[in-house]
Amino acid sequence: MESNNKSDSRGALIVLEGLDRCGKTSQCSRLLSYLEELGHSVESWRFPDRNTGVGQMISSYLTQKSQLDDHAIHLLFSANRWEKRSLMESKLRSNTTLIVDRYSFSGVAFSSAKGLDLDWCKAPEAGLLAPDLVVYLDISPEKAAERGGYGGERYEQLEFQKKVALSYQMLCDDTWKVMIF
Ligand code: 2DT
Ligand code: MG
Repeated sequence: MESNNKSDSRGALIVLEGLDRCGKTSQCSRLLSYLEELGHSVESWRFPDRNTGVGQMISSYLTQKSQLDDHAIHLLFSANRWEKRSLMESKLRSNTTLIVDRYSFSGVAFSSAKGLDLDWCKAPEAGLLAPDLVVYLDISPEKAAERGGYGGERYEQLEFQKKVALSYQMLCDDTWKVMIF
């Protein structure tokens, strides 16, 4: 985000990333309660946001009810972030901190794990709000799979998750906070 030179009154954009079944959802809710207890105004968000029209197309793809070209679904995931951008910006400006379960990095990691070109994957993300903090929940794909609870959605397969883990490794830089599980 342009305004990373924060004024006191701006909320923080905190993104949690990781493989399926890495524990993101519970860490997001722990962080939410913690920040709420400290008196911050904070909301929990997630991508994909399956409630919009675009989100419903994504959900139908993930639940295997529809087939889409890999590039097309990649762009839908990105469009799903773009359609929330202005709301996100106004929340942050009004001093609400957003804890976001998956963001652009999921978009790039999952699509490049399918073999799509990395730079092509990154391109539609340019101009979205930049997170203030990215937390990566680092769990081995085997351990995540052993935790159980893959729900039969597309991508929830050990062999594919191994490729996603490698993509995340490529994206991870030293601004990310890595939590090892
Ligand atoms: P959840 O399991 O968190 O509902 O995600 N995904 C997600 C992508 O491929 N691209 C994206 O841009 C995003 C945000 C990760 C459903 C799956 O969607 C994948 C898992
Ligand atoms: Mg999932």
